[in-house]
Amino acid sequence: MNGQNRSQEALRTAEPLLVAALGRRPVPRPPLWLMRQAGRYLPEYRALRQRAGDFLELCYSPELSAEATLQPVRRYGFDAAILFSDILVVPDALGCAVAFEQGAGPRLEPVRDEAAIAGLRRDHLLEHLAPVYEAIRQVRRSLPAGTALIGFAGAPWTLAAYMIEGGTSSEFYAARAFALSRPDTFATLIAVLSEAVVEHLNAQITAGADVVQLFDSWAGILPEPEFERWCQAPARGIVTRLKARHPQVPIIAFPRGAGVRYRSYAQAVPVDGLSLDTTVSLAWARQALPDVCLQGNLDPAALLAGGVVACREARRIVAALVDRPFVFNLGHGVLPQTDPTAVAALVDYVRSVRLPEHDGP
Ligand code: 1CP
Repeated sequence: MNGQNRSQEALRTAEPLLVAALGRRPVPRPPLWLMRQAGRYLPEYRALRQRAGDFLELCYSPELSAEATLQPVRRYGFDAAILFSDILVVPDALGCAVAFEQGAGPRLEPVRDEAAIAGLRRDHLLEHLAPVYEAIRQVRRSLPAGTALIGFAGAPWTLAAYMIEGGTSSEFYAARAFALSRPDTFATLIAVLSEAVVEHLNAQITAGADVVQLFDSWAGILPEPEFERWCQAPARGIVTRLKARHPQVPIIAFPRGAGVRYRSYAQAVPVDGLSLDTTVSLAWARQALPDVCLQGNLDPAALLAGGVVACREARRIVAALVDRPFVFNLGHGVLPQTDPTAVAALVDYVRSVRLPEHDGP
C-alpha cells in the first residue's frame, strides 16, 4: 500500500491520528495534544475543582475525573484526551498516603528506610485505583471516534523521589543521597514501583486506553550511572513487559531533562514515542533519535507570551520535524496562568498544517 492509500485508510477506519503517528504511519497533519491540557487555566476546570473540594477527591471520583478529562477535548478538539489523574495515586495506593494542600503542592508520608519499603501494601493497588479505571471506561464512551485516550503513570525514579522527599523539591537531594548510599534498599523500592506501574498501566489499557505515557519528570537531575540504573533500566523492563501483553498499544516515554542521554534512553527502551522537553535541540534530535516518533516540544512560556508568539514558535517546530513522524505537544505542562485563547490560536495553527506524504523516518 502506498503512503497516500494508507493515510486514507487511517481516516476511513478512524484510527486515531496519534496512534497512526506513533506507529510511524503517514498522517495528513501532526496529531496534537498538550501535557496538562486539563487544569487550572480552564475556567470550567476551576469550577469542577471547587465542586470536588480536594484534588485527590477529583482524581478518585470517576464522574468528575471523566469530566475533567473531556473538558479540553470539548473546548479545543484535541486529537487525544489524557486521563485526568495524577502520578502520585500510585504511591497513595501503595499506602504512602498523599495529600495535596492548596498552594503547597503534594505532601507524602516519607519513605526513608527498609521497614517503610517492606510496609508498602502491594496487593491493594488495583482495588485502590479502581475509580481510575472506571473513569477511563466512562471517558471512552463519550470520546469522539478518532480521538485517542492516553493513560499514564509516573516512572519509578520520579515516584521514589517524591516518596523519599515527602513532597516536591527542586533538586531531590534526599532521594539522590538515599540512592547513592543505600543502592540495594533503593533497588527494592524501584522494583516495587516498577511492578505497580506495570499493573497500573496494564489495567488502564484493559479499561480502554489506546496509548500510555510514562512520565519521568525528574530524570534529568541524575548523573549518568544513576540515570541508567534508576531511569533507563526500569523503563526498559516496564515497556518490555507491557509490550509482551499489549503489542499493539503505543508507549511514549518522557525522561524530562535527559539531554544527550535521550539517545541512550531511546536505544535501551523500546518505546514508540519520546516526549522531548523544551531544552532539546530538534536538529540534534533528528539525527540522534532516528527510529522513534518524537513528541514536543513547545516552551509552555510561549503560550504565556500569547497566541502570536506561540504560533511563531510552533512553526519553527513543525518546520524542523515536518518530514518525519511527530506529535505536536509542549515541552512540559500547560501553566495555570495561560490564557485559553492562546491555546485556541495554537490549536488552529497546528490543525492547519499539512504534512507531505512520507513513509516513515
Ligand atoms: O490544584 C489543582 O487543581 C491540582 C493541579 C494538578 C493537576 C491539574 C496536579 C497536582 N496534578 C494535575 C493533573 C495531572 N498531573 C495530570 C492530568 C492530565 C493532564 O495532563 O491534563 C497529569 C498527566 C499529571 C502528571 C504529574 N503529576 C506529573 C508528571 C508531569 C509533570 O508535570 O512533570 C507530576 C510530577 C505530578 C505531581 C504533581 N501533581 C500536582 C502537583 C502540584 C504536582 C507536583 C509538581 C511538582 O513537583 O512541582
